[in-house]
Amino acid sequence: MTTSVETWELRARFARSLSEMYGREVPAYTTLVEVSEEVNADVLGRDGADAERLGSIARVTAERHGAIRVGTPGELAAVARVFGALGMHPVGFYDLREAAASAVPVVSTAFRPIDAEELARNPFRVFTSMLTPADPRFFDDGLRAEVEAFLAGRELFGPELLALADAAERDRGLPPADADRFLELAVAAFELGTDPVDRAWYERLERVSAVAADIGGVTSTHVNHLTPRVLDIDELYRRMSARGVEMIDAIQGPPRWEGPDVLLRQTSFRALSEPRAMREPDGTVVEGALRVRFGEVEARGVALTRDGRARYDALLARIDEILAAEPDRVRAEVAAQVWRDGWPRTERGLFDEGLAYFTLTPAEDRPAGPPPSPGGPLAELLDGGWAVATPIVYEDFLPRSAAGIFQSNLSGEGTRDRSRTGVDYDEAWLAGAIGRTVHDPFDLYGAQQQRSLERVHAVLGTAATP
Ligand code: OOG
Ligand code: NI
Repeated sequence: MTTSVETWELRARFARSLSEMYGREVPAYTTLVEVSEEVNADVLGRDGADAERLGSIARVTAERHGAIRVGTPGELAAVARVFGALGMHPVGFYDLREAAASAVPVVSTAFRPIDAEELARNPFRVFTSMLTPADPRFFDDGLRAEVEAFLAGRELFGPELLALADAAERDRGLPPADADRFLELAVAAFELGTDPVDRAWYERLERVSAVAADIGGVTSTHVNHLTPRVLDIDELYRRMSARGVEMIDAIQGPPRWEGPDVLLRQTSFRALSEPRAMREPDGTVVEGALRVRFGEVEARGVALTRDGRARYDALLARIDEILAAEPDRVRAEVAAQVWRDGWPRTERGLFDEGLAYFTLTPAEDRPAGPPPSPGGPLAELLDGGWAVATPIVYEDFLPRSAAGIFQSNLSGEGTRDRSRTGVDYDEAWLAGAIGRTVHDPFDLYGAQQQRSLERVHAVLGTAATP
C-alpha cells in the first residue's frame, strides 16, 4: 500500500497552491505578503519571544484565510465536502444581512481545522458565504426565481473532484497521485472564471447588490481575497500606504492599545479592476472589466469567552455612542480610551475575570513537591508558579468586521426594501442544509481550555475546584 498524503498535508498543500495561484493572478497580493513578512521579521527582531506568544513565527508566516461566496444550499454542501477532505469543518454562523449598512444578502460560516494540533500544523480557513435570494428585502419574487434558475444551471464542483474529496475525508488522506489530482481540481475550482459574463444580467443583479452580482452573475465561484497574518497591523497599514496602495480608511475590530490584543483586527484594499470577457445583449463578446478580487490582512489576538465577547460588543457600541455625540473626535483615540476603561490591562486580568480563553500547562520549572492546597483555586497554582496560562488565539471572524470588509469593496450601496421582513436563517438551518455539525466557536475554545486544565490537575495531583 502506498503511503497516503494525510489530511493536514492536503490542507497545507492546498493553502500553498491557492496562494501561488492568487499571487500569479493578483500581483498586489504578492506585495501584501512581502510587506507582511517584512513586518513580521521586524516585530520578531524587536520583541523576541513575545512576538510568538500567539503562535510560532512559522505558523504565522504560513497562515492565510480565504473567502469564497456560493449561491445555494446545494453549492454550500458541495464545498463543505471539498473542505471536509482538507480537515476543515464549519464553525460559527454569521448573518451579514443585518451587520452591513449596504446590501449584503448573504449568510456565512467559516471552514477551519478544529483541533489544536491540526491548527498548529496548518490553520488555513475559508470564510464562506451563501446568497439569500429568498430574502424579499433584496429580491422580489420575479428576480428570485430568475436567480434560482440561473444558479440551478451551474456546477461549481465537478463529480471527479467531489468523489476524490469524499474518499479523502473517509480515508483521512489520499494516495499521492490522487492527492495531486484532487488538489489540482480543487484549486482550479476557485480560480477566476473565464466564461463570458452576461453583462445585462450582471448589471441587473448589481443594482440589488454587488455581492449578488459577484455570486449569481457568473457561472463559477472564486477566491475573492486571501489574507496573510501580520504581527503589527498598524505598521503594515503605514507601509502599504507608503507604497501607494490605497487602503480602506480604517482597521476593523479592536483599536491599538497597550493591553492584550483580543480577537481580530483587519484591514483591506479595494478590489482591483481585472479584464473579463463580457457578452453584450446582441450576443457579441467584448473585453470588459470587473472589480471582484481584493486584498486583506489581519492580526489575531486572544479568543474571548461569551462574557468577554459581550464586553467587546458593549465597548464597540460605547465607541459609536461617543462618536455620535462628539463627531469631531478621532475614532482611534476614542476607541483606545474606551478600551483602557473597559478591559483589564493584562492577560492575567482577562483570565481572572473569565473574559478570555487560555491553555493551562504544568510549569516546567515548578517548585518541587505537591502544591500547598491541592483543592485550592487555580489562581494559586498560577501565582505559586505551578502552572502557566498561555492565551488561545482567536481562530474565527467578526460579523461587524466582515460586513465592513464586504462593504469597503462594493461598488455601490445596492438596494433593500426595509418594509419587508427578512427570512430567518440560523446555525441549525445551516447544519441541516449541509448535513454537517456546525461547531460553536465558544464551545471549541472552552473545551480546549478545560482539557488543558484537567491535564494540569492530573500532573500536579490537584483537584478542580467547583
Ligand atoms: C468575506 C468578507 C469577510 C473577513 O475576513 O471578515 C471576511 C467576503 O468578502 O466574501 O473575509
Ligand atoms: Ni477576510
